[in-house]
Amino acid sequence: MSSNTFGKLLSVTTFGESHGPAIGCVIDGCPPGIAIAPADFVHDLARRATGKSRYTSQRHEADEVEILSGVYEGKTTGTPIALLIRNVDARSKDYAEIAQTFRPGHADYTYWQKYGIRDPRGGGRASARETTMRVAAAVIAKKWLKQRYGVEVHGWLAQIGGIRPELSEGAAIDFDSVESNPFFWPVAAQVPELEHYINALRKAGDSVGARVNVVAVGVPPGWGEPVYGKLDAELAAALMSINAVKGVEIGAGFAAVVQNGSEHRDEMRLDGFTSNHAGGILGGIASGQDIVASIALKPTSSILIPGHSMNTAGEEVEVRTKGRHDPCVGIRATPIAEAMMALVLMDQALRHRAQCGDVGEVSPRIA
Ligand code: EPS
Repeated sequence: MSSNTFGKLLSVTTFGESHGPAIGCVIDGCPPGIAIAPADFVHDLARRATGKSRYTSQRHEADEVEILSGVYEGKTTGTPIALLIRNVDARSKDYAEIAQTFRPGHADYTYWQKYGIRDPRGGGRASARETTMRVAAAVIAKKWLKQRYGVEVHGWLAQIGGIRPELSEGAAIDFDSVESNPFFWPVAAQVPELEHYINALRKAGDSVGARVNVVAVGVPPGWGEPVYGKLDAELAAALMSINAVKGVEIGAGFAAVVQNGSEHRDEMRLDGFTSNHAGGILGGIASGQDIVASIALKPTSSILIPGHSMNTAGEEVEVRTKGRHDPCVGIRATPIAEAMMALVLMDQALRHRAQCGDVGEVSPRIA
């Protein structure tokens, strides 16, 4: 009922608030024997963290993972894996002024309407801080997918405001470039333009939306389920559950509206499909092509520009949010989108193995 857990065979439960003593997760259903150490979490948590560049929130969290259970002598045991990260840099006084006020565009109002009580410090449970634990859980999923099946998941920032990567249609993404700048931007030459853009936005006290693309390479055909457990349906739900996400596309997504069938269908040849408008999923089941998804993130609602709102006493007020906010939450969303895709894929892989593990490779298999 409370929806803090997702996944069927691999389930992840997260807990904690932005300004509470700690955040954490419990990962249940993980196969035994996977080598895991605190050091494994460092890279992806740093990719997602605040305070790593001047273009994101300046909150400085250590994001040090404590493994509380499920790992013995460096290997997963098959029992629930509990991970904990202590919050060390919450500055709750920034929220004193808005404790009784709803920020327009934020979850303040809806949490209040639903529960009649809320933790206003740093957005409480609705904070992007919660995504830390998704990324931590997915470190294990990414490792298992890579070791067991050679599957890799990569994301990149595909648009920020009106700026798009200067890439020709269908050009391969240079992931060295993506990892070499704080924006996860695939075209290094455009980074100064992005820096200038975000600096100006921050000076204006405003924020902007973004698009993040994520792809899984090497997924074998067959993962996914029909009807209610479709791989694309679960992927869309998982990606939509990320804070600030307002749209999800799989493959051609909404561009399919204006396509004809002769254009949209991905024709099949022995040496491969001739296009990938389906985003690697047909009938909810992986085709063996890259799994391709794209998400739209709304602009951060905590901004310095005053706006009209209400307070808990029912009075109309003007709101201005101080604090250490991201001018664009999309900048840090790339590892989060990768995490959600990896967790969905691992869950689906385990489910496929459970039901169809004896089927083996069916021919013909398109390269
Ligand atoms: C967030 C607001 C800021 C961000 C936070 C997400 O928190 P605070 O106001 O406490 O500085 O720093 O992000 C993180 C702490 C994180 O680790 O992602 C929000 O309102 O969502």
